[in-house]
Amino acid sequence: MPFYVASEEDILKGIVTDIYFLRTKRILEKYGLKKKVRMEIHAYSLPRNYKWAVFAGLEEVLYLLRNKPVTVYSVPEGTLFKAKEPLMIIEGYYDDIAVYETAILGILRHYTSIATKAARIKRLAMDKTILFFGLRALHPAIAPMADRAAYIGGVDAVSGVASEKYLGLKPVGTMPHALIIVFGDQVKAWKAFDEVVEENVPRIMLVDTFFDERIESLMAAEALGEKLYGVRLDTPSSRRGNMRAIVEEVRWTLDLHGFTNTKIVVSGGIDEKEIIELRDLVDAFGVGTSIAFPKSIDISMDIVEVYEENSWKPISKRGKWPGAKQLYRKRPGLNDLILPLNAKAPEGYTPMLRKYIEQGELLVKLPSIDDIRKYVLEQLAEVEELEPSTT
Ligand code: PCP
Repeated sequence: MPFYVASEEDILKGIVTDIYFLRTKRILEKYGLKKKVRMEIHAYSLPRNYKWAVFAGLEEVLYLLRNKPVTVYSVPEGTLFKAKEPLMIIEGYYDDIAVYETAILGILRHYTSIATKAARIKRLAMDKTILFFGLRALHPAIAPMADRAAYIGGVDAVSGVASEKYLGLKPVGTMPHALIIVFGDQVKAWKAFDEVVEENVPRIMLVDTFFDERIESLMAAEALGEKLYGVRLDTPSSRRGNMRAIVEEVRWTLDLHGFTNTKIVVSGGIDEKEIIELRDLVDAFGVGTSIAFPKSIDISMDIVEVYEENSWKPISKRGKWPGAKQLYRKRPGLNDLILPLNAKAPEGYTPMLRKYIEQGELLVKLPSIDDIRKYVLEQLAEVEELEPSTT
């Protein structure tokens, strides 16, 4: 009765792959076809209404490819990119690369999809706080991965306790309904939280368990007084006739009683549309499923050059652009040019792909998770407001 998750060792050995790669390897070996190739990683299309995505998962791909006979070029982790732009180039003998394609794409696609959704949510909320509460939507084996992807994408904090151990992120959270139900009384539960939990944890009381949010918010404010930092409304969907009107009423009532500094946190079913509807009223959003189960960013990997007769020959399947490419960018914003890898750099543009691994050796000191997140937020500030997309 195990957890059905692949071990790190099996992933590193290339055992977690698709059968057709093993067969291809056997056939090529039998025919003595050992060819050096350049494989490009890109997303040829993005989900509807998406103008960009956030490239994430690079650190894990480098961990996978380190010490393997390959050379890797990549854009930095956290780079915003558009459809068709080259994100990575992996160079080496095809038979050394083939079995890793499944894992490379799986890592990049999963990370990038979560980071992109987190970034969209954060772009819409901007100066308002986004807390990622999505772990209950995922297998626990990947909890740190999901928290890392969401944090890179720009959420302000994650609730996962294990992420402190794996990522060095301090978990953030409030209280579950279960606490209040076990006490059988909101006020007793809130006071117990205040008594037991460390002083540096903001007192954010859940105010939708038994009574109306307006009534419970005021009860929390009266019970905790100045110590109350905020209230969280996780209003059940069956009661959400008009969530904006509920939040307005809570804000009005708190203000009326002098609790003008009390923050309002809203969680449960929050996606892009809800952020837009509530962002001027709400101080923080708890977001789970919409980030944990985002639209998929279709990252793929294709041979674009083959080394023959002492030079790289451009080649590709139909529908893809042959030749290894460089992505040039002029900031602010995504003013991008795609040019052949060895073309002359256009003036004022920065080449985005750089060499990370040379014949298995890691050449670059990787940035911290906070540096990657900061890089994403800088770019988000340079792109225009999104057209919201519903999941
Ligand atoms: C909130 C909500 C969802 C969590 C946050 C994320 O949890 O009910 O389960 O929401 P989302 O996935 O819809 O974005 P809590 O209020 O803490 O849930 P409970 O009290 O039931 O543990």
